[in-house]
Amino acid sequence: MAKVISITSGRFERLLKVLDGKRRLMILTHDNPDPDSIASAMGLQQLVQQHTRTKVDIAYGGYIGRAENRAMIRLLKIDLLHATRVDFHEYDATAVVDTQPGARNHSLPLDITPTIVVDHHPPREESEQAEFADVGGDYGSTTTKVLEYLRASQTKIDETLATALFYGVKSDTRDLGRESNQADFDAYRFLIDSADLPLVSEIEHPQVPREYFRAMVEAFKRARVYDSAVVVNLGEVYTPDLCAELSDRLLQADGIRWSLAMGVHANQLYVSIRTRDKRRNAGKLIAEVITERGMAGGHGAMAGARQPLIGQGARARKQTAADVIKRFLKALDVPADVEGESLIAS
Ligand SMILES: [Mn+2]
Repeated sequence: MAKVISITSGRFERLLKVLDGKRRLMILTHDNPDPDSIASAMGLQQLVQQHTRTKVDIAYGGYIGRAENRAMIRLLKIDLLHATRVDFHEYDATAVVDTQPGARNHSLPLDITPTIVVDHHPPREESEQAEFADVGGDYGSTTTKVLEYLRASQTKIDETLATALFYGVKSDTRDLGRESNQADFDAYRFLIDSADLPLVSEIEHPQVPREYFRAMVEAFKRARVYDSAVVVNLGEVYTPDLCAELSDRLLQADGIRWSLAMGVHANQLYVSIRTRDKRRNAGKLIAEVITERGMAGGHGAMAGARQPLIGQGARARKQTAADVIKRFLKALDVPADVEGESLIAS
């Protein structure tokens, strides 16, 4: 059983050591992967490919819907397998990045203990089962951690990888403005010279499907404000990451300190919470909002959760959504008799 570590020296040697004699490594991102998860997987893949004979594939679960993330994959020609088409037992080593065993926001079969775990989220007990785990720390992105391995091992970083890594750090730390440490700053500075910046700009400002605008208009109409919290139930969404995007966006409203956006995709309720309240922890709060049937994770300023709705009819789903809002407002000590008001009504 490996000790969970977060020190710099010797880390990459120890990581590579656990792959001794392994033929194939599967690196798995979290479900509905974000740029940080994808870039971390790419970086780890290069580390392993340049220093060992192990063959490496990358897979993800869920759905990649956000236009920026789709543009990243298309423009950088990133090769990803879908977890449903992968037989994990064909691999003699597995890694998870930007998530951990036990987090349940990934598609690693339950009977597989990952060989390697690299993640910046708070350590989970299950990660101690991995032969190599580097979890936690105050890193703003997992990509920053992976870059430290690449630099320490003098792994060659071509322009495509540099661009992916740069975007991974940039987006997860929101341009270093959110929960970033010195290492994130160093990573950003290091990568900016070799990243293709016009391409990064193209990724950040992609063409979007027209239903995106419909979803936005609908969301702003539906958003309700309770004291300093804003809540929106988006109903059925064409991509689950709309919830994350909208909770980010709604937090920008004047006087708002908390936001919650939720929506339904493929029979799952997705909930996304953001806060600018530095004294509270969004990751802890979301655990109070979601029932045991769901799975939740997150840290200081941001958290996400997902709850299966299979078997629930329209009425039960409505009730589930109403309960989430109720628990959210209760956790924020908003009195139950406070009537919400429309975000956009003047
Ligand atoms: Mn991350």
